Amino acid sequence: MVGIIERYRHLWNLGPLDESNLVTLGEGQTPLIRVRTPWADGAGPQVFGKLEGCNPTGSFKDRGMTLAVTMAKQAGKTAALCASTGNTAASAAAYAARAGLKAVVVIPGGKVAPGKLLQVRAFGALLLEVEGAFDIALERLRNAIAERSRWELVNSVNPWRILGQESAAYEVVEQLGRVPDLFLLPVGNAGNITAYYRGFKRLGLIPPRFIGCQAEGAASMVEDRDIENPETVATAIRIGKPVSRSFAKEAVTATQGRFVAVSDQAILAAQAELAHQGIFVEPASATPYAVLLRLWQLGELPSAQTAVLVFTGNGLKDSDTAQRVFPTQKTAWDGSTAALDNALTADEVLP
Ligand code: AN7
Repeated sequence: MVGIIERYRHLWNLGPLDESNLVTLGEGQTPLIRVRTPWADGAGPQVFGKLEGCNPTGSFKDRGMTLAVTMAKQAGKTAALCASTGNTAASAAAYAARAGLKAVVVIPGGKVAPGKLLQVRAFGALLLEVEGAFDIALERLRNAIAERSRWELVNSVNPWRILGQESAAYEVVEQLGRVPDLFLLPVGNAGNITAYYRGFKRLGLIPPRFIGCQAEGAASMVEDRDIENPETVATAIRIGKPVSRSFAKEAVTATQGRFVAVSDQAILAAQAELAHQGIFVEPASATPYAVLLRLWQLGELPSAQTAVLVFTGNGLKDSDTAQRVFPTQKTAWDGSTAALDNALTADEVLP
């Protein structure tokens, strides 16, 4: 499968690129599917979900990582380094492995979902922990590597990351045949909202209204201030000082959008509702759906609009949280049809 560099490099100025340095795992071309809503067709917006968990490492980060690691290789770098709440780490580790580069990931201690840590180990990256949130990890890493010119920082301060992530906006336009009216996505370090905004503009289109979605305990954009000790069940967006704050602000103000925060409880409820329609996302990625439902309850979703939710990461990544949302229920079975009859008429079995 052709990755996003081959599909979209004609839109970008990458400069000279030796084809042998192109590092891809076949990222992009993720599905855009209808999302069921509590309102009837026509009574509110038609809602679509972009399934970014279908990327090679299970999150949208792969779109930027293919480009960042390719350019690092082209520039003769020897290592890719990042600070991460988990998904950037998993993606950097995978693409570095693919490229034959060393990878180092720095994570906030104790707060990264187990599936993401497992990916980092599987791909063979060095895993370092710091005390405190993501923001401290990034600050320390930036300072520590400033003088090492052969090491590449692959956080979203790396411009190739954001450029690669623009590709998701191009795909939404291809899949929908137009720009949606509303665009809802989780905001942590604010790189992805920046990328979508730039992506629509690069195509010469008027961008949609951006609704940046955050958790109440890490609502840096909603509250318009840095959060010293961010805390949320949605660990992917447990970030207090977004690096791309000013770009995210521009994306929202220029499109008459807004930032909205929802509670952890609302996020987990949204995760469960999505799962009950066959869409399994991690908590951070359920945030846009929680925000959509909140705006609907407030009567703030004008009818006859199209909305796109970005489901940024796969639900399997955060199995610890998912175990709490979806507790194990095992029932012994005697092989009888009667037991199946009973089970399928009982309330526990959906729908
Ligand atoms: C599932 O991996 O910051 O606003 O270090 O993993 O572009 O930061 C992850 C962020 C949304 C927020 N959804 O995107 C990291 C990291 C998921 C994420 C976001 C992240 P940005």
